[in-house]
Amino acid sequence: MNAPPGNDTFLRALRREPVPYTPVWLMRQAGRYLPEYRATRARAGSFLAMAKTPELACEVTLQPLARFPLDAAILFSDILTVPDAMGLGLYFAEGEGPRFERTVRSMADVEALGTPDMETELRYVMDAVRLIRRELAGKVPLIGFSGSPWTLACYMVEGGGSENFARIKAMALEAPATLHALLRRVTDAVIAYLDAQRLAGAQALQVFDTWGGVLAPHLYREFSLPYLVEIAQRLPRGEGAAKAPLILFGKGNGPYLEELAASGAEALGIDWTVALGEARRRTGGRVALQGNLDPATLYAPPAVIAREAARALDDYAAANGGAREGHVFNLGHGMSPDMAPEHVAALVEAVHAHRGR
Ligand code: 1CP
Repeated sequence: MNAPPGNDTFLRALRREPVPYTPVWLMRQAGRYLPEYRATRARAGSFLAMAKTPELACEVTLQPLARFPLDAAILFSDILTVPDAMGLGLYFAEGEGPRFERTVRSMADVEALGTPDMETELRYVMDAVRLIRRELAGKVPLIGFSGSPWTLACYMVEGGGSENFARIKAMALEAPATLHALLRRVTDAVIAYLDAQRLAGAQALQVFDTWGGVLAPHLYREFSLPYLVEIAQRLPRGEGAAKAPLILFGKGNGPYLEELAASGAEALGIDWTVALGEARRRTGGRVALQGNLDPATLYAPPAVIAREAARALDDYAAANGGAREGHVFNLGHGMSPDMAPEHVAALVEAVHAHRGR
């Protein structure tokens, strides 16, 4: 049996090579807005059971690809698997989101953290990556991911989601050595985690710095940026055609695009508060760019979605000498459970059909 011809537009765009159309995938493309996701989750009993069972993680990873001609798959998992494997005990309180049984508030708490083994504690993630690659059979590339050190530390210190990040910001100001010790441990775990995902078959790697933007600039430059740069410098990517590009996504990373472009990462993911054309000009073609439609655009009717997608695509191309290469279309952040699958179909179709002015 011949393998079906693979769609590598996503990897080509990340390498800033010519592409016939701008590839598109969407953050949280597998999720509660899909009825088939809700059915699998109900069958699994919980989000964690689903994420920790490779067959179910594979099933939900593939669900959005069966509906829409997306150009990449993203591993179905969560960023909080790493702190869980370091010993914090992840659980989901009904209707409350993720929580940890134990938090990190002191140097002794940092020292008590475990060093997770990628083929024991986190084997379920690597097994999911291997299974998804097999099931995808080269149809589209698979993205692996991790939270950024700062973003993971937010959850580890706060014990769950937070409105104001009071505890970790107090630690940054009053006990910076403790926070740096935590970030040191987490950075090492993140690098090992991403490397293991690549070796298991992930073809691109994305770091989610979801909460970097809550920091004042001097604190971002002390507690988030240097660890992102360290990942970009130290993480092995492989060689030649097998090279897995690194995408640094950051919500609110607009002020730091020049510094992030100099990190050594192959691509930056940006939110919708910076125009793509401006981002392209400021990064000077040193990196590929991924983004950046406001997810709320998906609440608008299909014709408006198409207009806004065209605006973003044209804005990038105008700043890129008229060429679409070096751009991966995405939202500026993740999808929400109340979005309509038909509107996702309209967005993907609009991006693929776009041929520029
Ligand atoms: O009820 C459910 O089904 C659980 C909701 C859910 C989902 C669908 C959670 C809990 N995690 C996920 C999957 C997930 N998480 C993916 C899947 C791949 C994809 O399709 O994109 C990814 C990449 C993540 C990463 C993640 N988890 C981030 C970074 C990305 C982002 O959105 O900024 C963050 C911050 C988390 C933490 C998390 N996990 C889940 C929730 C509800 C949260 C947010 C908690 C909070 O801060 O309030």
